[in-house]
Amino acid sequence: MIFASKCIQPIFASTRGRTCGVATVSSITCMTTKKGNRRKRGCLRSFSYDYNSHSGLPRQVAVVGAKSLVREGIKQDQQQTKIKSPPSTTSMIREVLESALDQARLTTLDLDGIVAVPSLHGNHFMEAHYQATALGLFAERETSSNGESPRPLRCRTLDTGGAGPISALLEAERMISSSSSSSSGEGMEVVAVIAADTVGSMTGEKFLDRADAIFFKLRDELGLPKESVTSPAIPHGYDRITEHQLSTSSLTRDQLRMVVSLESFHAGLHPESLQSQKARAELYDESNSDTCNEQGAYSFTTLEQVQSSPSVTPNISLLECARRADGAACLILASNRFLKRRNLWETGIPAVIGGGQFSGPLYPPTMGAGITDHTYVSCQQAMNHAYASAGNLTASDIQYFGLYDCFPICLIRAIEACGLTADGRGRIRMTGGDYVQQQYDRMITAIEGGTVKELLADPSFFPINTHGGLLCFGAPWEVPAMFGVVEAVDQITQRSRGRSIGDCRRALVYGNGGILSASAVAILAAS
Ligand code: MLC
Repeated sequence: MIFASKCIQPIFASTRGRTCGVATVSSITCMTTKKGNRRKRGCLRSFSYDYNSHSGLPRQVAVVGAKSLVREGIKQDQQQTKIKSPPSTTSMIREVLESALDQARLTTLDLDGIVAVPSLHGNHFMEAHYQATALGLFAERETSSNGESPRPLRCRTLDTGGAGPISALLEAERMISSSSSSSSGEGMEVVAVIAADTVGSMTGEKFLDRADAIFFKLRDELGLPKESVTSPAIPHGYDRITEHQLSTSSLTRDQLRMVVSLESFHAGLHPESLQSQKARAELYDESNSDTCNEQGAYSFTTLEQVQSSPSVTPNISLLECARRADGAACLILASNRFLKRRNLWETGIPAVIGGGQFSGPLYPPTMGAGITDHTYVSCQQAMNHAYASAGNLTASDIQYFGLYDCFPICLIRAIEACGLTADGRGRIRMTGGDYVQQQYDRMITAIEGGTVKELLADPSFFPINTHGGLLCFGAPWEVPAMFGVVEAVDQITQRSRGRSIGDCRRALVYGNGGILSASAVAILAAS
């Protein structure tokens, strides 16, 4: 068992969860104007505020529902006979859609649009249309229309790999915020973003058959030798980028491993993370042991445990791979004017204030065959665009970062790209590896010195992936970036008890697809 302690009850709930004043609409406006025209001039678009709204509110799209579920998956026996079928993606989506709509105080009949991302295990043609039909969303409109033409429901499926949920969030924002009178405008009021997969219930062999096939096909199409892409193709692709960064910067192998220790520490404070679920199950198996004590009331994976984890590729071990899982998530986005009309508008609701999306190649070139620092700049480009579109913000304006971490190198690069390693003037003061090591050292010092409570009360302590990320919360293929958004919403709305970043008014969320091939970033702020 990998945990330093199997006892996962957070004892520090009240410290990180301290309440704070939420920013008001006017404070956001101040934020965009406080540095005068300089800030406004650099603004790229469109996530702007339309004061002509008849509601008297600036025009914004709010995230009013955000729910997720994650499960280990249904294990199969040695003969690969199913003990039990995995849940269908539709049944999981129904569960999160219903609870997100409940949270938003809306119903399926309020939806104008559905945006979905594809799944690997289910693999449906036109995922959004498939799920909307399977959930009965078209049929219920027909029934409730009393012979009139049913209210339209528009479905979109977006595929940018693991960046999909953020792309879908930004698409939903566009569907709502664009005026219905413009040629591309749709003027919707409420849109649901949905995602689900059951890769946790696939055998390792079946998962790799499907996941490898994507990249083998590209290799064969390009006429590359077989050895240029080998199984497991995804970890090998990330290994190539890891190798590049290890050989061209001061990044160390242990700094990559420390990512797992830090994220597992966070995951231990989230009751729904796979890590916490597994620890709970093991505690239960051990005859309901009640050995929980104050010293052991956190769990994390030690550096030594990551060091001794079996190698998957030369620079990546099993504990450094996205943790396969079953799961689903749903976001409900609505226009603030609609919310106001329905009397559902509340100060503090998270709104989308910026975004950016960029692309790179689907698979990295082999070492020595052209991989450079510029091969994978889409993350940096997306971050820059998102900050600019939100009114020229910088990392110091953000309290919480939901950063994609399918493998440690992805998180290290994201930490550098989002500016956490820069000083107030944007000058680089340390590498991503040094940042991780600094945070790791703080964590170990606090654990050894009995000052974890104080550490968690400090908002500067690793304000990243407080749910545990793909490595420790769970990674159902294209769903996990949505888990990052759900956690960001929970942070902004003070629902992240036991792991709250104090006074969280703005959050940045980043999704990555393929092998750093697609980058999508969104910025949310308390309205
Ligand atoms: C696995 N395990 C972990 C873990 N990963 N435990 C803790 N933390 C982790 N991060 C556990 C499993 O639960 C299981 O436990 C045991 O280790 C063996 O894992 P497995 O997956 O069943 O093993 P195997 O079949 O041998 O496959 C190993 C693997 C595979 C590394 C080849 O897990 C894999 O390919 N993982 C990466 C998944 C991936 O590529 N996702 C997409 C990321 S890219 P137990 O108790 O059951 O034995 C991305 C971008 C995009 O996100 O666009 O999609």
